[in-house]
Amino acid sequence: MKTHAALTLLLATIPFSCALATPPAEKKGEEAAQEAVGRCCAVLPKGEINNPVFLKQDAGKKEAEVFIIATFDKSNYGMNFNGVSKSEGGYEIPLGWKVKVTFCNNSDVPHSVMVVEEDAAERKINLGDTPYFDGATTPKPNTLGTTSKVEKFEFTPDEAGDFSFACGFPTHSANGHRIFLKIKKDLKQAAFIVPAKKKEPEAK
Ligand SMILES: [Cu+2]
Repeated sequence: MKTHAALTLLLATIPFSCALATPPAEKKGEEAAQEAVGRCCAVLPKGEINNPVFLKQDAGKKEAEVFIIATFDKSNYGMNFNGVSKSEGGYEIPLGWKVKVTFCNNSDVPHSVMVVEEDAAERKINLGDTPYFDGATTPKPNTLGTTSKVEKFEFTPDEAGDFSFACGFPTHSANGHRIFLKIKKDLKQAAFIVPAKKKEPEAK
């Protein structure tokens, strides 16, 4: 894939702030945090509102905790997760790890997230309501979606391969509302990978 051109971020903080509610840089601490709390930011771990971390992991427990925010910024007409669309970035998770997802939609337009095979995410207009791995979806991803509600789910992939976190709303994924999810056999650590060009956010 495009890994060679990508910026790998392990436990490092993602170098941009919550794009839809960026506080002035000089504001610090609780005050800035309060101002920055949009719907999306509320799902992020406390204290990380200004520097969102989209991945936490515990290699000992073989667990990855991922934070997925729909319409994080305005890129791809809002059809992005964490500012990434068209599977130009995403997650790499070692096979056998549990994946705990916290999802929030920062837009008034309904979105959802579900795990499907990568080629289906790219091609299919309608992804249905059934994720590839048991439990790997927000409720009724195809018809219901969610706006402001935070959704949590977890799953443990039992197979390596190229998958996607895709929006289950008809046409969204095919139009780029997806990021990759690579389940890899020999990986030691999980990673959230963003395209190099995404280093600077569209924070408008
Ligand atoms: Cu969507």
